[in-house]
Amino acid sequence: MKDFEVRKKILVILKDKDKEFVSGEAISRKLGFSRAYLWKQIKRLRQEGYEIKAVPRRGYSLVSLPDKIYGYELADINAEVLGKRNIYYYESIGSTNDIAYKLAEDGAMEGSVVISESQVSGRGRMRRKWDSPHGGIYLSIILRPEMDIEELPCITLVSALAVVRAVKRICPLDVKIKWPNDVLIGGRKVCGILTEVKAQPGMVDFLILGIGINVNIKKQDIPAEATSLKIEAEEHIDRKRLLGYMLEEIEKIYQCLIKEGFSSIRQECKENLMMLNKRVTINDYNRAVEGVALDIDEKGLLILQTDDGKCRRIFSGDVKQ
Ligand code: BT5
Repeated sequence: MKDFEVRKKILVILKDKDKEFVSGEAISRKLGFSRAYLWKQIKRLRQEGYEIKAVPRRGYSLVSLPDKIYGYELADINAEVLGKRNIYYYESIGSTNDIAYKLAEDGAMEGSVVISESQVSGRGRMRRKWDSPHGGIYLSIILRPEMDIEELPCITLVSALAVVRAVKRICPLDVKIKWPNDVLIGGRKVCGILTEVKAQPGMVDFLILGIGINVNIKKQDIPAEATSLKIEAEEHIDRKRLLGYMLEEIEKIYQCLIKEGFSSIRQECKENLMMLNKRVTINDYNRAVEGVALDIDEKGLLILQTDDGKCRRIFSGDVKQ
């Protein structure tokens, strides 16, 4: 068992006791290792910010947890793969997508997750900057879907839906999807998704699903047109819980997509989309197209009716309403 897995299990036992003491002997016996090794891992947890009391003859008790998204708490989430396999945690990193891409190239398994507390060169589409201060969640997931490249646009969209579902489980906010990759509250961006793919002709090799969400972030640390969950909910949000919900919802939606196809989730995507039947301008590679956003097609493309009455299927772009 890796040290990380051991600490995850120690925390499960301590949390279960809910601030009561549990003896070192009982933990060591349950997990099958020495008291000395247990003490080493407890020390490491303390260094990471877990307040753990140690009292002779009584044992250990967990007093408080740090506001960090190490991934230990993912031990009890309701998912089979996401958050349950390899978790790569960073206090600060260039971009979680870059790390995940390299790991995937080196053969990292599906469901591996890269998390960082902050990013110094977080990026959006077309190498735009993604502001990534402390207090957000910056996450990249390695997926290896057996899908045709043509089916990929819907992955970003259904992931945005998973974020909407997860946020709604935490606080009752009016969260909406802005096609193709944003999540907004009251018209302000709270989350962006960057999907990057390595593919052979026709076939997906792997896909990196990068998600950045402004959680406990102050107005001055993000672009003027953005917002954070804390600003909108007017309260501190538990990032560990939110991260767990996000992984649960992404896994659920991804499995549904793989087994049943996009048609099974399309309606829910449409219901959560902010621009259907509204007039929009879509900028794509310096071209602007105007029209009414009529629908999302069976692959996740936006159907835009232009003023000449024709319907166009839009693959990607920046939408302005
Ligand atoms: C996106 O691009 O919205 C995708 C953002 C993906 C970020 C995640 S974080 C984890 C992973 N690792 C990475 O390096 N990236 C992914 P796009 O649609 O191109 O939007 C970029 C635009 O959003 C910028 O040009 C700004 O206008 C705006 N923006 C930048 N930082 C923001 C923030 N923190 N909150 C809201 N909007 C922001």
